[in-house]
Amino acid sequence: MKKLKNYPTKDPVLVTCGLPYASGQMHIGHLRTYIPADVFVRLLKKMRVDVTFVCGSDTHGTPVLTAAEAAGVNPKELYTKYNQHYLDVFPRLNVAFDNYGTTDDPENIARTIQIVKELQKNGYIYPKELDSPYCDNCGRSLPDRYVRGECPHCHADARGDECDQGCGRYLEPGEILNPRCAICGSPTRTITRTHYYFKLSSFEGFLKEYLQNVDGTKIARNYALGWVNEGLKDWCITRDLDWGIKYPGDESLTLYVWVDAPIHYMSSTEEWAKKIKKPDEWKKFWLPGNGRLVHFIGQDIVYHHCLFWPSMLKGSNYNLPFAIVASGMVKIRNHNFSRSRGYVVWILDDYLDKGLDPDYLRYYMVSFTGQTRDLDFSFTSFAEKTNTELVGTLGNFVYRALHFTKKHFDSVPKGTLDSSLKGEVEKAIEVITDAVNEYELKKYTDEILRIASVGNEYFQSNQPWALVKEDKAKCGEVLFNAVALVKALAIFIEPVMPGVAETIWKQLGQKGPDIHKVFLEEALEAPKAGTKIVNPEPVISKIDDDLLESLKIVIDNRIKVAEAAQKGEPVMEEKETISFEDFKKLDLRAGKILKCEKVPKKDKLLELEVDIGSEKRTIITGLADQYKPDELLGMTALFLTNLEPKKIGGIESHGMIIAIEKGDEPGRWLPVRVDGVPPGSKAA
Ligand code: B3M
Ligand code: ZN
Repeated sequence: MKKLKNYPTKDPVLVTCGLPYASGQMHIGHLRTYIPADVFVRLLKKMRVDVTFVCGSDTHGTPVLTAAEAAGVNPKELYTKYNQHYLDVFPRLNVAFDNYGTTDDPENIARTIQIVKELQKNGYIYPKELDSPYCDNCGRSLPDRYVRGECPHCHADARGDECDQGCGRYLEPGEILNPRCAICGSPTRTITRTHYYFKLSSFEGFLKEYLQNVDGTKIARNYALGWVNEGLKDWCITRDLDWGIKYPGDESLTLYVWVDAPIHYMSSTEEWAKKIKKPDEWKKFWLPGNGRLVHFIGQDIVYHHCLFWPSMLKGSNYNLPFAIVASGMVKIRNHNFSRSRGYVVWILDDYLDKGLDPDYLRYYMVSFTGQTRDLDFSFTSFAEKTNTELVGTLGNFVYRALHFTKKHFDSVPKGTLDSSLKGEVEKAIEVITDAVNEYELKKYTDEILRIASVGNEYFQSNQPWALVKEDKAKCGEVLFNAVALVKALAIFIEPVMPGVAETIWKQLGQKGPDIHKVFLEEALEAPKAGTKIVNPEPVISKIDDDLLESLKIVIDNRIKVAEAAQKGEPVMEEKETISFEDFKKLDLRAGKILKCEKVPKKDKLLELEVDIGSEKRTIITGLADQYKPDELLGMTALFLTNLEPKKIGGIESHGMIIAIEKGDEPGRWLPVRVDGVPPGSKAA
């Protein structure tokens, strides 16, 4: 039986993405959720669906707490910093949320308390004694990421609440075997205290039925049904922690982060509703019988979204998710992402700040492989796809068609739409609609590429360059059709490459609604004859070979350095070759340290006043953990003096002290001393 199409729909649709922990920088692994979800949202808009898109930072739990401890700041400072990072970076990737909040927002705290109280009232929460690990050395109990040990299912090394290196299962507190403290490595002892449990087991019948019918990716459904069939344990929803939302009823306990995190989907919608000044608008998604909830998540959090979350919603009388779309994970050289092992590609440092266009990455993430498969990221395959598919096929057709039309006609010539081309566009709309219904966006990008190839073949076989000399009217006819196809392509690519689509739209001289508001079926309407073509230029550029080479070196080095660090060996990083001209740009001089003070509240920073001959400079250095101010005072050392000024710890620093890392003591830095020479003496 052919499945009925769910989209387009008159129901309002709320799309959400798994919340990133605000504990670190965004990396390519994150994009497997955010980019497909943003593409999906833009496709729905093109299908006239009323769609809202929300997300936010996950600020609670041990992931944030352990990162804050490692950075020597409190968790609120840490999440504020990274939340800002996410707020800055998402728009730069053309990911456009209608609201992006945090799980620490008052709306989320209030909604979490309301839901927990409702679950208590409905009899779904009960107290029980729990034995859990405690570290005498650190003097605290060890929930979740504070403990490591052996997975009771697959025996891999695992963290307290997740078998992160083995079978991927969710683990209940107390389940892990041979626990040890994740911070200091000590063995643990067991303490017993009362915790609160959610009666997940009583939702087994409901889940079996619900999961059969929930839309989204099959893999999410099937995994979850498998777990239900194995039998569900009740879920401990409190932790012995000081950070998070207090458990209503016993303020000495904190709610497990996975209670309040998904609830932010609801409170983020509430925040959005307030923002648009329709405070009740969130209800159209969240009260039963209303709109559709579509959750985009990574495959590693299916358990939480398919079991805990629908049960919590059911138990507190809210709407249930309509679809759960689980994407495969991103790997690097077939390794799971891991900062400590160097298998990581940063969005800012390694991509956006290198001047690379976000739209190329969006296209790559969606088109490289199917939604539910793992994606093995490499800059080589990225460059290959960009250069052959985007530049060679799509960009090539758009440029040829517009450039040739501009040159010989200046504006869109008169013509009638070729019926076979029109048929191709109709077919494309159908395929794109299927792709949305199947949550399989690769199918959509493959179709874009197919239409671009149709365009290239049409252009090639009709030879407008010959026609223009023999039969100008016929040539106009061909170009009219080519430009019509360019217009269709601009509309088709907008969801995946919104920036490139804008550029093409401008070149097409389109007035009227901007490309982001144009509907899919507009692709069937040829542009008006007489519309001026504006400055046709290539819309996509090749990934430069040198840049590609340097990116590969960056990743190679990162992995090498991390591997060596894990083995405790020093490493020689290979750096890219620079020209003598580049080297000459460095202004290295002797500087005498006239003052040296600790920067208040910053463990690592020292503020120096340095005489560099021509002037005195304020320079901040991160050596406070290794030197007392007195030890540097009066020293003459080598400084880089033409480094651009930068605020460090709130103080503007202009220059950098040159120090050398001791080969046999990684992390130990010695300033390059040049005592005795007058300040300002040059080095080369
Ligand atoms: N903060 C990140 C993760 O485990 C976690 C997602 C919460 S979604 C409600 O992928
Ligand atoms: Zn396991």
